[in-house]
Amino acid sequence: MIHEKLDSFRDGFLWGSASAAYQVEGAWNKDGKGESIWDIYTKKTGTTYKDTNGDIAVDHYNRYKEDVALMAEMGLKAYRFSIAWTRIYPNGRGDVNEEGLKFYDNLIDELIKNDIKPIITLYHWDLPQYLQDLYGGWESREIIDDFNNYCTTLFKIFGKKVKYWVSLNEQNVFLTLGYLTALHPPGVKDHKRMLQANHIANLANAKVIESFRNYVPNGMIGPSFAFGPVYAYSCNPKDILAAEDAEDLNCNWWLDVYCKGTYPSFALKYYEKLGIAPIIEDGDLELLEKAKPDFIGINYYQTSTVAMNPLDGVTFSEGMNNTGKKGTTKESGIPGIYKNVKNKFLETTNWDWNIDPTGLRVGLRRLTSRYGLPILITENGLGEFDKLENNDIVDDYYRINYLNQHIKACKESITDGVELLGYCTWSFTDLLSWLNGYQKRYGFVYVDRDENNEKDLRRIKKKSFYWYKNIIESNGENL
Ligand code: BGP
Repeated sequence: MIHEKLDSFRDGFLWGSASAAYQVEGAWNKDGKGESIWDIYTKKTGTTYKDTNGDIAVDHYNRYKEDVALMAEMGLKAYRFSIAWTRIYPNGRGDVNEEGLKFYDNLIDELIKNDIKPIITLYHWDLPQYLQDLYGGWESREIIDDFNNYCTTLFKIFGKKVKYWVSLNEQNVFLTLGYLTALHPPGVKDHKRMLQANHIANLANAKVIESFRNYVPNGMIGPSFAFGPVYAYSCNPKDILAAEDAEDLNCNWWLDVYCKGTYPSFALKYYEKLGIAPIIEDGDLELLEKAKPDFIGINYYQTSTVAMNPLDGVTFSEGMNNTGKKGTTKESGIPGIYKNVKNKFLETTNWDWNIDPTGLRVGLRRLTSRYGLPILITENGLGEFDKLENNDIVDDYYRINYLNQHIKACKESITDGVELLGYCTWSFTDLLSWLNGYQKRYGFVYVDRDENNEKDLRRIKKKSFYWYKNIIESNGENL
């Protein structure tokens, strides 16, 4: 629908920005920190773009005060960051590392002092390597108690100061890439193992939400889901069915479990027929059923468009664009179900990601209709090549344009009736992209380093910095 006038963003709307420990902190082995699976995986040749890793990243561990001062200058209302499990429990279990806690305590205090609300992500992919070696990480039910113990430690210590918490970041991504396409650690290609690890992650997520209720009764918690709403390529009923299937397998498979405590029936039956459905034990469904989140966190970057795929059609391909060479993504799909196709109505980024602000509105509305929960946009942003020009100018007008359109879609969604708690851009400073090195930049603040050289890691405000400052000041009225 087209609105003649748009509603305003609510008072206290969380105008934020997000990051993850491994992508910004550096200091990978400092002050008692243990090794995570990413510390190890990135050092295997050929796993990441130009073999980049987060050993130094953008040195946020040492420069957090400078970074928070920039956030304060911008007027940021919320900062979403993740805690590295290996700083708190170097082996994932056992004795607490006080120095690790101190770092986050200082960061939280610095944020609060500057009127910025911390949003803590409990898990943004950096699993302790020790637990991976000990029992196979997410493949063992032992992780449920270890994760709960780590999170409970944080709830007890930071629960009084921090209201907003994110449980698992993009469970759909870290398990799909970790166990199906083998692009993330542990680099496995096995659908059955993936679905089983995913079920265990669901239980770990639910268990932690249950604990949260005891320790942070006035807080709010939810998972962050990588949400890519699906469109049908055409009005051919076969394409419509393909889109329904893709939405079930790629979105509802996770979201229904989080929000309703059940797996979607068609997808479950499909996996059962293949003999790869997760093993559900007594008590599992009860736990999932009672641990509902307070909000749905979504990381929105793009929609996908699918068409019917014959039984001998394309499969998941290895062709992911990690170089920024436009047009290098290969066609992929599931034979007999769907295949991803190009949407001629949408422009793409240099990494072949569709640019689709209306898709955000479509997605927010679908979530609201299906689950009726408040939504927090925990990530949205544009990864592009940025150019540092003379006199420290970075004119990222394309990012301003992208964010402006997506925030407008948020405003339209609110006018439609979506309950939106806040909007976090990805990201505040430039940072390491897991598989794409440092050249794919997302920040409002340019960090002077590249794949080959850490240079001086100097912080330089881009044009988008001033633009977002103005958006926040006007509470989204100056779009
Ligand atoms: C999300 C992750 C982030 C971030 C972002 C951008 O999937 O939660 O950690 O990396 O995507 O992705 P990329 O770095 O691949 O461009």
